[in-house]
Amino acid sequence: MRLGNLINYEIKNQTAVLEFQGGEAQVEVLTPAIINVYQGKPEERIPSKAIEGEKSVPVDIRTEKKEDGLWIQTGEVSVRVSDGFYVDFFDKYGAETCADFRGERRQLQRVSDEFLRLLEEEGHQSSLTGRRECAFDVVKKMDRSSHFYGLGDKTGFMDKRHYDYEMWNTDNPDPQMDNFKALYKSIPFFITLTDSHVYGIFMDNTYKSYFNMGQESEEYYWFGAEGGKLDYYYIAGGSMAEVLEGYTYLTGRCPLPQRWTLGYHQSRWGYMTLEDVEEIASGMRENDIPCDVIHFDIDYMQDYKVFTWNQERYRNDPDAFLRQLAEKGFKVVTINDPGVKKEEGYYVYEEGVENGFFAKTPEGETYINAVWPGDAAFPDFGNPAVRQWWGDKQQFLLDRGVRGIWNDMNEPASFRGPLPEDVVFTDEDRQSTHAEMHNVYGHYMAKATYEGLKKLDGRRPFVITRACYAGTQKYATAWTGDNHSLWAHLQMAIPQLCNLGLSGMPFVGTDIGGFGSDTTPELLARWIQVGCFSPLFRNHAALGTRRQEPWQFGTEITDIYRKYVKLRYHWIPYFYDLFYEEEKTGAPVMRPLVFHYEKDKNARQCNDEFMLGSRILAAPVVSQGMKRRMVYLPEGVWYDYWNGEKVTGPAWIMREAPLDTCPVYVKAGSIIPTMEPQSYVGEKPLDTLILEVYPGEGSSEHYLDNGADFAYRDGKYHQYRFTVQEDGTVAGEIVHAGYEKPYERIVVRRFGCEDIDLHI
Ligand code: MIG
Repeated sequence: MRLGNLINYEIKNQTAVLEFQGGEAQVEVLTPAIINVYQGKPEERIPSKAIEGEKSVPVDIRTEKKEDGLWIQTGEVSVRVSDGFYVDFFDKYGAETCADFRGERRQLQRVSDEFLRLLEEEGHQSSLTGRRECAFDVVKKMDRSSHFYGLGDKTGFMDKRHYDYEMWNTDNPDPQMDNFKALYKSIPFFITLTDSHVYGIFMDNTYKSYFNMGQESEEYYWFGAEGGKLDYYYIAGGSMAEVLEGYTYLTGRCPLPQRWTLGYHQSRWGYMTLEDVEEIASGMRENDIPCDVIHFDIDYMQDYKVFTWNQERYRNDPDAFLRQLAEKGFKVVTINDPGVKKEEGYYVYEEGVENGFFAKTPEGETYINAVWPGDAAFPDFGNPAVRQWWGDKQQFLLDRGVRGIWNDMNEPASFRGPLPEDVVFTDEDRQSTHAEMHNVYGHYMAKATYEGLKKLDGRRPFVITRACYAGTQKYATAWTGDNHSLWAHLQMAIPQLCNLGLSGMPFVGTDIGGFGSDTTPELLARWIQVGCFSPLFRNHAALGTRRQEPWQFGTEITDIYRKYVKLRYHWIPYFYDLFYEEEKTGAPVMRPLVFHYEKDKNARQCNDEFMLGSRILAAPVVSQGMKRRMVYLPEGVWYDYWNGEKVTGPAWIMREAPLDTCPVYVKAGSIIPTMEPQSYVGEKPLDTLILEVYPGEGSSEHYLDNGADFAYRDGKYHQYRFTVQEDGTVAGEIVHAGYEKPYERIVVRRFGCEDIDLHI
């Protein structure tokens, strides 16, 4: 309900504590560009699950009570709080950027309850069913030129305008299309870009929530939640990059990963036995397709019991087998689901029950639903003691030689209907409910896993999760769950991964080739041409689908596959630089064109091209039968990666793209750090750096460390700065020298020229 007139206020440090007719609220300045808006009693405020640590910095604020409201100014942003708790934001020049809508919401006409019941009986789930009243909503004016980006892992296209979404982590393996409201992740953050402004909004609320981005009206967009409090952050910035820097300042950044995690991963649900895995490992090497990682899906376990290993299927010695794989350069990632089999005598279940570590019914019994192992209990990850227990349990997998953990089913998914909303969970030190903790279940599982690995292993933990909330990027990488081998899903992979990047999650990928349904040779060949650019680079498929390892479709497809996997390995130094940049600034690795070309109308709605950092642009073919395509190149000079041809943008050009060609362009003035491809990261020492140079004025930094542990945080890294001129001349310097094994040789490579050594 809307509050009444502003009766009283007090400025406490950087917070305006507000008393309205009908309730309390507050507006807090965290940084000159980040403002929090909260409605409710201060003492009732629940600590954020996304934001860790103190984010408030000293800011000089000016406040003034005028006729139209209380004004709070930071130098970057002005906020006006008026009667009715309307909150409006302005930029430093006084122009309105984000204002509350003053009219009434005009809800789309809904049908009668009786008809809804009939629809549900027929089994038709539509946007009409299953919706509930919000505990609050925030309705913002929408500019005619508004585009919306982010919102985590949503289906559809880059621009979210005119769509309507829900935040409720959902495991739905059906072919996911633009009309899907919710998938596995809930990241209630978006960036609004208009002709004159850009800003971000993060609604920090874990209950089921709604984001209606102008679907209901052309005049406003709104967001709200079924429970909890109105609590959101306005994030100002001069560009999308600055807004994202602000958002990731708040919720954290993905830490630099181990270098091998950037290699190729092969997976399939259905590698049952040691022999199956052995065949894959030798298949990769025999076909000369670089590969670093093999994933072990649920079948490695004994009866799907977490922290067990099926001995029979692994000749009673999985450890020896994993050692053999390691000698050949393969790292093993195992799946680890949350559901713990209910079975007397099974140590994980017994420990959990004994310590009260599982979610409970309102009556205080261990809550049981079903997942892969049958009846199962659900660890209560919101409880720090449970996280520590779960983290320590990872030792079982580390002892086998496992190098990364893949968290699945952590929405949490359940086979016997959804968990009731009143199932009892813990939020740190207080009792909570499933309704509040559902959307952070995966987040806390990832946190438990990350912290366990960090403590027990010491290297940079590699965790992959399916379910996420805002801030999960601090602990885990993610994949987009159960896509299908459909062209529509290859098309969608681009906006989906780009929007995840704009939601603070840079280390993401889709199942290459598609998870469900049967892939085709052509689809696989095109998917690897997108996949080789995606930060998480994994081919994965479901049990029972057509096999889709790289060599399943004859030499033509295998050759194409190899070409792009090798291209990826060639670029690993560049990818690694992008991850380093991301840790510093929050800029994603894979970026939509709009990230660098905000003013460009073509870039704002581009769904079939993307950038890798700021220097490489990819325009893959994502339709069956297409052998050429139109490519849009934004402003600037570009070089065709394959033939060196120079094109000046902005321009639409026609590019031939036979099955073995993914059009790729590099910006003039770029220096791309590369290496010779290897069968796996670390096969040969990284002693030679190859700089691929594209004439034009430019400079960039290149980063090098041991690729393994946290020593870089103590300065044990090397940083180089390279510059290139119009005539292609390159110079370099070392700007930080802390790594004991810097390059022995740096080679400059230019199209049509002989390699030359660079001496610095
Ligand atoms: O209900 O572990 O998204 O990647 O292969 C299926 C089996 C459970 C869903 C995951 C998928 C994984 C599969 N899992």
